[in-house]
Amino acid sequence: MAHCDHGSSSALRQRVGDIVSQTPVLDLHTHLYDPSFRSLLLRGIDDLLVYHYLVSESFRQLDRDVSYDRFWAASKSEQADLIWDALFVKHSPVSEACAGVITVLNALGLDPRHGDLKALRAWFAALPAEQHVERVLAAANVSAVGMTNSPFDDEERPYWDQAVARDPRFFAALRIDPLILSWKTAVPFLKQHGYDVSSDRTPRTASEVRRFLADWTRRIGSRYCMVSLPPEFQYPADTDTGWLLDHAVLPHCREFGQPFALMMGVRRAVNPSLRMAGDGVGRSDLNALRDLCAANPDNRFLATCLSRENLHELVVLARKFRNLHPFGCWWFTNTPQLVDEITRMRLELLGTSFTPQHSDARVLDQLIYKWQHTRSVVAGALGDRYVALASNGWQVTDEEIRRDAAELFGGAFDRFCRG
Ligand code: FIX
Ligand code: ZN
Repeated sequence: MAHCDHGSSSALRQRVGDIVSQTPVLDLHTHLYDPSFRSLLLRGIDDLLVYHYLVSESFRQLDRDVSYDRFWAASKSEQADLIWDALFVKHSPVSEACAGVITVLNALGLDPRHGDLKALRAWFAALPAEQHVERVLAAANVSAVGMTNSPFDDEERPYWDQAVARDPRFFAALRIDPLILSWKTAVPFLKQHGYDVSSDRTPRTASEVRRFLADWTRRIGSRYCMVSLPPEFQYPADTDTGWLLDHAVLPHCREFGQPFALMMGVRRAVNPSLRMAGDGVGRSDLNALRDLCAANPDNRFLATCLSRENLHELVVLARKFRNLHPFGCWWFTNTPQLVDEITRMRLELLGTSFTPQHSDARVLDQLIYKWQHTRSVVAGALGDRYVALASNGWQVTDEEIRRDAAELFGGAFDRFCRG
């Protein structure tokens, strides 16, 4: 039996680490915008600190006299001060979201120990948006950024009417939560925008919803259509959601040859006082996803689950349905320990036919930490698989490692999208 001794296995792990860090990433889902969307592109220290992950953590440590009302009445920089004091000064920033801020500052050459927030603010303020984007994409080694584009968003919509040069590294994804999840409020919105829909489930309404989806797909040049779903999601179902999927969304995706992305298991507004930080998690019924894949073989589905308990079932489903592509360790599962567990499980059951991670970044600078942390975990998991193969005589070449890393960091997604 061929043998991989300790020296050669650590050299192999080193090679994998180097190749994984050199492999550019296509980040398939973020909440970032290119600089032509001006203030919609969040960046810099204050936005990093008021990230909703940190808002919810800070309320566990803030003085009791900081009520929700007082916090939300404060300006962005006052909120950032409160969070900095609670999570970085009075306690050590050991959580993943806190550690992320430190990773970012360190990668940008900033030392938060020898400066105060004022100095950090001044540094970021001197950086024009375009230069900031270059710097971050280079530091994170990210080559393409998937945006989240909602026609229902009153702040975002007007930007699509402007004929401005867009950064082609940022690609669009059509986000349709209000259409699928609150049909009663979507109807007046669609009517107001010139689509002849009614709340009855008629063929005319279905074709008008398809016209809406087609118009927006073309206008923004989106690559896929996406929704986030509550744990109660069922399919098939005699509900507005079920009807819209069958008669508008899935036919639309088939017509345009695009995947439909499902982010499953978010329980919105568990604590509404926390606003965007108040969402939680619930276990989904993945029979709904099984039936979607089985009943619609000409559709392709990208899927991620927020509940750790759903993620094993998701991998098994992907083994059964070639029209299903698991992606990402979403939100509360984006911690190194869970990314490690989930990535190893996926590699062991799916090979490289999945996408281990998306960043879900809301603030430009977060690309640095989300990808730096992910890369080290993915390199470890992949390295261990190669070491196991080597111990049985299969020596992976650098070219093969490069191919596999490219698959995991966007290649498999790209191919899946193209069908
Ligand atoms: O639905 C989504 O796209 C989620 O990612 C967001 O709603 C969530 O707020 C988030 O930022 C998670 O990372
Ligand atoms: Zn998201």
